[in-house]
This record gives sequence, structure tokens and C-alpha cells, in this order.
Amino acid sequence: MDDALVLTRATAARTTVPRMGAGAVFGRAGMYPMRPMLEHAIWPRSVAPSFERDVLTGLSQVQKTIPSTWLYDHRGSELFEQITGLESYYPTRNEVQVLRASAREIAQAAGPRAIVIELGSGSSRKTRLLLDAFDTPQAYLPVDISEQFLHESVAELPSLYAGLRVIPIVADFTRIESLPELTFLHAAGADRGRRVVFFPGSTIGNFTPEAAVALLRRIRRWAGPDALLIVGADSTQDPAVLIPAYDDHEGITAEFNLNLLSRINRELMADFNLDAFRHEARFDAQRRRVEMHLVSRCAQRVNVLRHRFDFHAGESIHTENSYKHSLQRFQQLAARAGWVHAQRWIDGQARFAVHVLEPIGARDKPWMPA
Ligand code: AVJ
Repeated sequence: MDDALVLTRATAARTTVPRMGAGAVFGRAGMYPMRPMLEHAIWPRSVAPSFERDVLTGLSQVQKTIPSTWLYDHRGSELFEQITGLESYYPTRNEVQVLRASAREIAQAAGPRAIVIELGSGSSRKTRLLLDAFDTPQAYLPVDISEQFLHESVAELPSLYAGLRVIPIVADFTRIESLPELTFLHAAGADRGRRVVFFPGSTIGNFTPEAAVALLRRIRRWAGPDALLIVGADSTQDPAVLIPAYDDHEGITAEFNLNLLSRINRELMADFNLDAFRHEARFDAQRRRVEMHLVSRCAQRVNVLRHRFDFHAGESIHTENSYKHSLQRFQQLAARAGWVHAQRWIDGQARFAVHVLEPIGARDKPWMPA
């Protein structure tokens, strides 16, 4: 049963996109572009070197901090998958409900032959709700930082969607300035479907408002004037709901957070004692964000590579922010980045919104390739 409801439809979704020569399927469904030359264009997007830098600089700050991107090694991605199935972790459940209820209308806005780009694709499970509803989508470009997890997750997609090109991109999506894969698709004869950027899961909440605006601006630049941007954003403000969601009884979120220390131990020759730290979730009502911390249970010294870091009892490493933007705040944030609402949906509990955005002014301009 679906009790998702439409809160607003700011403007009617555009349903037709001028295009040239439709229906030119240029290859069988396949995971990779056909020519090996293209693989080279995809694989050099390494992000490995900055883990060391981020950890060393982050642990040197007064408030020790490590960017949340690094939570997602293979084990971290698996643990996050487990979190999404927890009773107390409502965001995934509520977002899926909204996507189920809105997929048809989103598909109409996307039009036929869409090129779907997903940022932080993880298990790619929500994407299927869209791909199922879309009219013959022609390509799916999942972007994720966890290489092995990405490949495992998309392995079966080509067999499920005939004619769909699946092009996994291993990258930190915050660093994307352009997507050569899109140019390659066109060079390889892709027809002009709409570029649909799918950014679900409230991942946008991991960024400070300023960083979120910068990211949404950059997306607008590389996605082009014809893009459709679908963003899932959690707007829950009730600490009684938020805290159990980020500090579950089963301890999965604690394991997810502490896994970061195992990763540092393994990849950066460190000696964190996992028993000497505990997981903590805090809600900062003023900043409207949930914070995850790893709190030192005692005074201790930790070595990472050749560097030493001292902790006093109770001192923490800040490992994640999860901003909970109200609908209005999100709308303002998107507008600052040059995006305007086409549609907006919210679940029956009014917790989780799916925002469908278009570049400001795009509607008035004749469509042209980016
Ligand atoms: C995947 C970043 C959206 O912030 O809710 C879940 C990550 N952290 N539990 C979130 C997360 C702790 C999640 N995002």
C-alpha cells in the first residue's frame, strides 16, 4: 500500500524533448563500452592517494574529522546496505515508497531513451524503480567510490534491461568536472535522450549547505541545459526518530562507523584499538544535522603511518554529517545552484522528499547539446 502523496507540482513536467534520429541502438546490452580504448578513459579515475592526506590532515585538526566518503570501502558499503534494511533506518524505506509512487511521472519528465547517471550508486537497487518505469532507457552510468562493490552491484543489470548500456564509473563524484563517458556515448552514436542525474539516498545531506550548492552547480555544468536532476533528501527534524536511525539497537551503524578505523589500520599502517572507541550519533538542531562521531573511551595515543595522534578521554573523530533540509530550505539551496523545481514528492510521514529539478531557464531555451 502506498500512502505517498504529492505535496507540490511547481510546474508541469516537460514531456517532450526535441531530438534527432530516435531508436539507434548501437550495441548489445553490455557492461562496458565495446572498444577497449574506452575502458582507458574510465579507469584512471583513481581517488586512492587522498585517503592518506584526508586522514592525516583530518586527525591534525582541533576537532578531529575524516570525510564521510571514506566510510565506503567494500565492507563499509556492505554495512551501509545492512543499515538500509534496519527497522529504525527509515530514510531508505520512505524514499523507496516515494519513488514507487512517483516513478511514472518522473519517467514522463525523463522521456524516452534517457541516459541515467547515478551519483553514489551503492547497490543500485533504487535505480531499478526508475529503469522499470522509463521508456527504453539507453544508458546507465553508475558512479561510486567503491570499485568492487560497484561492479558486483551492476553485474546483472544488462541482462535485465535489453539494450541498456551499463557504464560503471569508479570515482568520487564530488570531484567530477566533466563526464567524458557522455561524450563517448554520443561519439558512439547514442541518440539524444535526456540526461537524468539520479542522486538518491539523501547523500546530498552529507555536504554542508555551501558544499551542496557547489556540488549542485557543478552537476548543472556537466549535465548540460537539458538535464533532469532527481534528488532524494531527508527533512526529518525529530530527534526521537533521528537518533535511533543513526544509532540502531543491533549496532550495525556502530560497526559501519568503527569500520573506518579498521580501514585506516589496514590501509595506512595504523594501530587503532577498536575497543577503545565508541560510536555516537548526535543531532544538532540549530544546524539541522545528525553527526556521527567516534569517541575515545580513554586517553590514548594512536599511530598512523609515521604520525602520532593523541586523544583525551571523550575526544572524538567527527566522521559524518547528515543534514536534514526542510523542503523550503532545499528548494532555496537548489535555486542558489541554478536549479528549479519541476516536481516534488514526499512520503506519507512527511519525512523524505524526492525533488525533481531542471536547470533554471532551460525551459525557455531551445535544446542544444552540452
Ligand atoms: C548514505 C549518506 C545518506 O546519511 O543517512 C547511514 C549514511 N550514516 N547511517 C545517511 C549513513 C549512518 C547515509 N547516507
